[in-house]
Amino acid sequence: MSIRLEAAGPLCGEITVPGDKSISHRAVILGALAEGETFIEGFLDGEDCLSTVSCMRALGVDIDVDGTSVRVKGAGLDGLCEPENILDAGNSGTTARLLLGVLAGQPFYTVLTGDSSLRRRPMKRVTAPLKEMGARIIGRHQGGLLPLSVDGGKLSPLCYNSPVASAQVKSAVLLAGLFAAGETAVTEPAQSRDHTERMLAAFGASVKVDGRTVSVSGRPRLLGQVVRVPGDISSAAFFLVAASIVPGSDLILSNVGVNPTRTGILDVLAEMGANIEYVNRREESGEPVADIRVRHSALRGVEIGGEIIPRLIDELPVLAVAALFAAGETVVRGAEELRVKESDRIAAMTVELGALGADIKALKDGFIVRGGRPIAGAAVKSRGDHRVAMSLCIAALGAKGTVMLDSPDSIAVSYPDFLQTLHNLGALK
Ligand code: SPQ
Repeated sequence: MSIRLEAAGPLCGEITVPGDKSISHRAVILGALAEGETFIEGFLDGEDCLSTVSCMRALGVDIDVDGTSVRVKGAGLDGLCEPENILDAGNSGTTARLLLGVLAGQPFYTVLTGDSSLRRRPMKRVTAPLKEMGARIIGRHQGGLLPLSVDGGKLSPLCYNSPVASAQVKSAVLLAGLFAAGETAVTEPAQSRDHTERMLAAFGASVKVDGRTVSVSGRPRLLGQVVRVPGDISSAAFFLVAASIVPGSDLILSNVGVNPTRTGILDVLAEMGANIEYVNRREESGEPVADIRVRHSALRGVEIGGEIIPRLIDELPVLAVAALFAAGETVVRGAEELRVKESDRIAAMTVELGALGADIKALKDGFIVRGGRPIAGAAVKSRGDHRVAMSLCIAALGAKGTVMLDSPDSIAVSYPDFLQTLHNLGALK
């Protein structure tokens, strides 16, 4: 069902964004492989992380979810059981790829699938190294697309040179490495988010980081932990951009994770002239956290490319929106990974923002926005992609007219209360 989005006023006050999606997935998976109980506070109870919970339950793990509090009764490294049915990762690439790493190390047979979007996303980047380690993985496109069947167990350690800067590839190989005797290492072309290696170390694994190479020793004894999940900077990004573009805004986002492998959005917004300050930096459960104050300001266009791309890949759709309200040109290059997310995010953002009258052109690996011209109301499509849907809602805050969004359903994947929060802040009519 389509929804009407009409801008109302500035964003003022204080909000807390939901827990970090990447960290929430990892806490459930490592909690399941650990001995003893893991308590997760600030868990993201969005559909993606709940897909990870249901897959781990199907593998025999006892997990209680009570809103944002989760208790995982660890099964230990050798405690997972063969599931009776096909595992369903829903819309979640993280669930599918990280689980493939775990399943590769299990002495039983599993089949993993996902929704229509996930069944189109590339899995060979994960299944190729896992097959090198000894897992037998079969599926369409030579094991490149879900559904995939995994006949795991008896893995050998691997030194893997990943062709893509992807935390999901790195994490899948490191998780499989837990089941291989010896050291498994992954080298990536640019640094991707490092939550897996941080959390593995916190659970007691022996992890070494040497430049862009991360290695883990196999067969560790993992022990259950208390994990306090900070707010997700990828969710905060929508409000950082919203408050930057809506005149009169002055907003505090409390308890946001500011892990340096994720803060590319803050660096780029600062370069664009955004008025953003950290209020109270601290560390929680091995992750840097801060409160962030953002006020409206005049933005200017920037060039975005190179090593910063993995540090802001999920924020590029909403950065395209920021660029509409910035003076001059914004150019994004080196972001071809956007083409294989929940939707082709380059096509989605250029077509949908174009429908609002934006001057935006797709490149093979990014886009060019000529900012500073007014955008109008129009009907737009979310393409079943949560980040596209939320980015279009933020664009509506700066549009002169009503934006009709075809469906907000996908937003529940990562930020179930997003629209309510915009209404509560008085940003939407
Ligand atoms: O989990 P999923 O569907 O892949 O989610 C996305 C998102 O926008 O929420 C990507 F579409 O985030 C990925 C991110 O792009 C989450 C993630 C992780 O938790 O490890 C890593 C990134 O993907 P990748 O392919 O670069 O490793």
